[in-house]
Amino acid sequence: MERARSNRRACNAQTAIAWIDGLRLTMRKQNRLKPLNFRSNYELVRGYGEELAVASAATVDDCGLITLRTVEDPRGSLTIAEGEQDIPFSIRRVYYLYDVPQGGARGGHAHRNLHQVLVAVTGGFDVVLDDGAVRRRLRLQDPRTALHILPGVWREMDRFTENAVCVVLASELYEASDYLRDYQEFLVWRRS
Ligand code: T46
Repeated sequence: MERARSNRRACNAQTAIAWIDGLRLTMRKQNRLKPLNFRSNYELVRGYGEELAVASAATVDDCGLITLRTVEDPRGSLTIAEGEQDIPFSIRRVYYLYDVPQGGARGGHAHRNLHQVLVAVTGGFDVVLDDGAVRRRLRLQDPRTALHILPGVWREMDRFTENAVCVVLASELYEASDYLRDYQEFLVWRRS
């Protein structure tokens, strides 16, 4: 009974991954999703110089920048983030970070299953992405540019401007057990 349930869960997870991969592929073909290995978009912070055996988990390069559709007219600008259209997953949760004190940091964890998209709707901040092998820093400061972070990628956020507001679109509801908050534990998880 338990095995059937866990097989079903694994099967559902695989279907979800295939579905999100399909959406991402379509978005890439339409040039709406640019992988992070577009070098101009990031600064290489640290490379471990060796490939780690990470079986199925996503890498930093799998994360991507999405140019969101924007309608501009004399009244101002309107940027759109529709789930399964502009965002490569169905959006189940939205939250936002703001009033981050100068010099403050957020994040410092990875998710086992959660996909997230981050947008700096005002101001800006840095995001450091780390897959256990490669670590990269990039800056978000344009409300039309969204960053898709895949499950299994560690993120840290710092260098917030005073007025920064970070909107986060998430593929799942909040689940404390989905977090890996200890970096050493994260590395072990990546290698397992
Ligand atoms: C992430 C970065 C970008 C909830 O109760 N529900 C929620 O949906 C969230 C996101 C958080 N919380 C609680 C859990 C903690 O007690 O709010 C508290 C602060 O959360 P946390 O320390 O995880 O906040 P950040 O800014 O470090 O991380 C958050 C997200 O948790 C995380 O998924 O990727 O923003």
